[in-house]
Order: sequence, then structure tokens, then C-alpha cells
Amino acid sequence: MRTKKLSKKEVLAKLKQAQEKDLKYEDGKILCSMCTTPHAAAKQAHEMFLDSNLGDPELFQGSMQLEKEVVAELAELLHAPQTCAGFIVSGGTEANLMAMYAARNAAKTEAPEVVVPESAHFSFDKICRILKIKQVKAKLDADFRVDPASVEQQITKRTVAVVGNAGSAELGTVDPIDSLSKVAVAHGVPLHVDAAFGGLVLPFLKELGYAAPEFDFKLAGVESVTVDPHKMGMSTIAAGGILFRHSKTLQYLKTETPYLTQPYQCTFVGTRPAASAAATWAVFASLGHEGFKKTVAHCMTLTTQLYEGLEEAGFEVLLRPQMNIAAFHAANPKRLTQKLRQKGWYVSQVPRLSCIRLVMMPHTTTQHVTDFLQCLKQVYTK
Ligand code: 0PR
Repeated sequence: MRTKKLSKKEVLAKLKQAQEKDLKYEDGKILCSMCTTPHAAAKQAHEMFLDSNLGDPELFQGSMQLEKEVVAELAELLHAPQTCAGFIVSGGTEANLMAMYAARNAAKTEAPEVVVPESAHFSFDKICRILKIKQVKAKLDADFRVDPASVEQQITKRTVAVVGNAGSAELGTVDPIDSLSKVAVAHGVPLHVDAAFGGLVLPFLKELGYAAPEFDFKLAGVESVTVDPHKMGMSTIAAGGILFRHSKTLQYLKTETPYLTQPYQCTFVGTRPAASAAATWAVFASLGHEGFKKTVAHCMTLTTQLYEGLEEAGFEVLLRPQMNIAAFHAANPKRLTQKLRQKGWYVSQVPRLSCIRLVMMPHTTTQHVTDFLQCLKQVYTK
């Protein structure tokens, strides 16, 4: 630690200097992120609850109430029954971890296995390593959705859970959750749905006239769902969400916390920011259902603009986007990513699929898409 302290002015100047090096969502050059500029109400709430800790909730009963209310709103949106339970956690990774931990502990199997789609988020690689669960990958169909027959083939007596994507991180594809639910019920294993990104998109798509398959607790086999407010929820980082169909599942997550104000914790993170839970509550309260629908409509309009623009320019798009993520083939995705970066654009590549992937977030505008397409046409060489 430094021996000569800085003045208040110097501290601020240094912070500003660092912040200036960060990209700004509003500049529209970030086309690879699933996070976005938080809603103004979220920023305000975050600041108000900076020192509140959901890890010791009796000390912060107002914060605890906000978390309960926002979890109830998510539960209602995703058709969870009254018996459900959930938390605002640090992100999709912790949410998926909690779901897998509960499934593994409930099954009490010696050599646990989980069947995930080939397109599962890399958080499952970490989770399975930590929890010592064997990760078995099920094949995808031609539309990059998991093949339920392949999932069923991989189920053994050691399977503790099946995972489906409702908005894959790579392409935003929605696995056939209804079929997976039937497979899960038939084999008596819980189905976990990773809707970290799609959980706050899919519920609004149908109302907007887009095809939107069922993916939530309406389907009997769905035991848990990940849904992240710090992605399409326009909350502050870190706000993930985990919902369990039955609060009794929490028994498999409990750790005793003898000297805290509550006797046990279910989340992995101990000291937990109430700030991002309060921020999530504030966005939900400020936007309501109609506000979210409008945001999703905006992102989908841009996705169509992008998709059509890519096709018109002769790019080979991978699939008609199911959500606000588009992707196109590139002969050398790494080189193209670098070329675009030299022009200030940040896109991501999926080497496995030899493609470039673009996420249309609330901060993106029509002008950004137009500018990007123009630049892409200039720098692309086969
Ligand atoms: N599940 C899905 C479907 C996801 O898309 C992600 C994150 C996770 C789980 C894990 O969530 P956390 O990162 O909250 O733990 N998907 C992106 C990723 O691959 C998120 C992201 C965000 C990527 C910002 C880039 C970026 O700049 O990490």
C-alpha cells in the first residue's frame, strides 16, 4: 500500500483516468456484451444501498424485503408456483452452480453426472469441475438446439440433472424445453433451464408477435431457472437470479452460519450486495411489464435490421435469430474480429462454429447497426 496518500482531487483524477479507458455502452461499439447501461433508477438504487449486506439479512430488513419482492416478480413472470424460492445472486455462474449443487446433493449419487447441451455456457465447465460432476454433452440439431433424443440417450442412473438453454450464450437459441421436460419427468431427474439471458426476453416475445417456445415453470419437469437481471434486466452488476420450483429444495443448499442473524445461508457468496437487488427492484418498478416489452421490441427490431443487412450484403447468417443475438460465418473469425477491433468495433467469435456473434442490447441503436454493417463490408475479405 502507498506510503504517501493522495488528495481527494488526485484520487478522483486517477479514477477518471481509468474510467476514460473503459469503453462506454452508449458509444455503440460494444456488440459482444450481454450487459448494458443500467436503467437510471437502478443506478440510483444501487448507490442508496451500497453498504447493505444480504448475507446478514436481519440487519437489513428493508433490503431483504426488496429481494423477496423482486424474486416474487421474477417467479410470477416465469410462472413459478407459490411453493417456489429464489435469490438475487452474483450472476448466472452462481445461479447455475446453486442449481447443480442442489441437484447433486438431492440425488445422493456416488458418481454424479449432468447432461448439458453442447452449447451450454462455459460456467458449467467450472461448476462440474468444482462439484466433481461428470459433464455429459448432448448433440445439437441443424438449428443449433439440443436434440432431446441425444439427451435421453445420455441419461443413466447416475444422472442428477438435465440442463437446457433458453437463450444460449453463443447464438441465443432456445432448446426444446417442452421435450426436455417430458424426458426429465419420464426419467425422474430435475430439468434446470439456463435462461440467464433469455429469461427477461422470451416472456415478452410472444406478445410482440415473435415465435416464443415455452421454457419456464409452466412445464412440469422444470425444477430451477437461472435468470439474470444484470443482462437484459438492465440492473447493475452483479445481479443474477435463481429460482427453484420448491422451497424445500433449499435444504440441499444450506450451510450453518451460527454467528449471523439467520441460522443458515443458501447462496455461495456470503456477504452479498443488496445494492444490485435494490437496483433490480427499481428497474422492475420503473419499467413494469410494458417497459420491458418495449425494450425487447427495440432489441428485436435491431436484430432484424442486422440480420437483413447481413443477408443483403451476402454474408452467410447461421440461423434466423430466435432472440436478440445474430451470427454469421466468417472464413477467419479471429482475423475479422481483430480487423473490426482496429476500427473500434468489439464483436465476439465462436471458433467452434467459425462465426462472429453480435448481441443487440438496449444500448444499441439503428445508427450503430447501420455504421457497423458499413464498416463490416469495408473490412471483410474472404
Ligand atoms: N448462462 C448464460 C446463458 C450466459 O449467457 C452467461 C453469461 C452465464 C450463464 C454466466 O453468467 P455470469 O457471467 O453472469 O456469471 N454470458 C456472457 C458470457 O459468456 C455474459 C457476458 C457479459 C459476456 C458481458 C460478455 C460481456 O462483455 O460471459
